[in-house]
Amino acid sequence: MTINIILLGPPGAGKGTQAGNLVRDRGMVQLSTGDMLRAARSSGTEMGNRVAEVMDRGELVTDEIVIGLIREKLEEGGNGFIFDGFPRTLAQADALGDLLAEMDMKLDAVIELKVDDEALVARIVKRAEDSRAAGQPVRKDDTPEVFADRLREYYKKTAPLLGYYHAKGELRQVDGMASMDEVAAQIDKVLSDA
Ligand code: B4P
Repeated sequence: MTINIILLGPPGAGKGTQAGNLVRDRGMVQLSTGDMLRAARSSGTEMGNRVAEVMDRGELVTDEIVIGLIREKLEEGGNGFIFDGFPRTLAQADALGDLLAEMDMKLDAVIELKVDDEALVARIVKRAEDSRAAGQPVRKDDTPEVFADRLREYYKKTAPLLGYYHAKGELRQVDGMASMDEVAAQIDKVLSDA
């Protein structure tokens, strides 16, 4: 059975981490708008440069660019999609609904990873330290200052999606404060019930 899900939650909640598990264990296709935008910024195109400026301020990239990227990926097809970090605004949520209807697909669950703000900041600081220690590049938006702006954007523009999907009866919550394996087990249970 093909399953399509959204992973929703604040920056650093573990959406990318859990999406990685689902790709490995279930062969689903991960559509991470964060990864797509990071690829766009490295491309050096005019659009990529505009995207880089917005991301480095901790703000959200325009709905038009992000929806265009998602449409391209959906048209490539796949065995169940994980929307990781998308939608992030009500306009993106409406656009996703339209895209899925157009492609005769449906959403099986919207999974919220619940993590408190202090833990989020600690994770981002740790990610930056780990990258530095491994000699890898540190994400420019992984500083405590930019992270505070990312969190503000989340509460202003993305958190309203929780009510949006709750009203549709599609929202499922998992405890994102638990260990990575425990979070994965909770998500597995949601998918078995979907
Ligand atoms: P994203 O790439 O989506 O970044 P994120 O929110 O930080 O990631 P995520 O929740 O996936 O956390 P992760 O698993 O890595 O977005 C970056 C930027 O792109 C945005 O600010 C915005 O500018 C732009 N953007 C993206 N999508 C957009 C859209 N739709 N519209 C407009 N703009 C958009 O986990 C974080 C850390 O925690 C990792 O180090 C991980 O190892 C650790 N961790 C994970 N689970 C853990 C656990 N259970 N316990 C302890 N640590 C854990």
